[in-house]
Amino acid sequence: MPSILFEIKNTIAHITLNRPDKYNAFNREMALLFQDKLDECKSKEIRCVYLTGAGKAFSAGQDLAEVADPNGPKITHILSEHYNPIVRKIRKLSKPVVAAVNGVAAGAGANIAICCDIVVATESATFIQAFSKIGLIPDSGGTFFLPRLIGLQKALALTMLGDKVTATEAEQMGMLYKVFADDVFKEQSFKIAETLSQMPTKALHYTKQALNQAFISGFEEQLHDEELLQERASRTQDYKEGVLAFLEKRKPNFKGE
Ligand code: T3D
Repeated sequence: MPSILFEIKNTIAHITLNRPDKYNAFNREMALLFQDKLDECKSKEIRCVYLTGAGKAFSAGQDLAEVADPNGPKITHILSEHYNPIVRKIRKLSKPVVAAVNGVAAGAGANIAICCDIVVATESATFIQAFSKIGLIPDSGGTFFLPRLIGLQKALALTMLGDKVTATEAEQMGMLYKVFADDVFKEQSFKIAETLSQMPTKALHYTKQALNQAFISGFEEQLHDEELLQERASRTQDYKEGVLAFLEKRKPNFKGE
């Protein structure tokens, strides 16, 4: 079986991390294949990406057997060639990426999850900044996203102590959007992807761009960018359709154009 499953259904790309016996830990092959699939998601026919893990885990992060192998990739390559490109591709993708965290998310697995646009988790999932437990620092964008999501104090505590947090605790801290009971998780998390896939895709892209920048730009710069991006959104067919549908008191039919 390939280490990444990829399927397009009704404009939604389903990406499944697929090394279930290794808790979907990333080796080089899986990291590179994941990047290829994220590139395929640039295709116009795809309007939303739904990312999840096969089996019990979302992902246990780096495959530790691979790094222990003297012939395995070196740590600098692991970051520059595996994880950093993945995080960049997710943040730059012009459509929403939903992380459906179906089980434990540890190390790079946790940080790839939280860099996605909408993060939801099943109630029994857990999040672990496992890096300190093996003498590393958080990577895969974790030092950028985590303090911005949950605040500096909690980010320092979780990354230093390597504590396991439940999905509910993670939600309360602001690390993720929603937690669903295990028996409805698949259906409810997928519903979010379905909703997004029928929304004005370009406006969602510009929203993502504006919020990506909000982390790093100042107030005036942000207002200026909102002007530019809003003007772009207003030139889309979906904007015209949205206004018309409102005036005609009907449901809009957005095409992502
Ligand atoms: O050099 C570098 O490492 C650079 C890259 C850094 C990025 C990182 O992601 S560093 C962090 C790496 N990840 C970890 O340290 C997490 C290691 N895993 C765990 O702590 C635990 O497995 C979990 C907390 C995730 C789950 O615990 P539990 O008790 O539910 O399951 P388990 O029995 O430990 O694991 C189940 C199987 O998955 C097991 O296989 P086995 O023994 O049944 O054949 C286990 O070995 C395998 N597994 C889990 N995590 C990894 C893994 N195999 C390889 N690499 C893993 N990371």
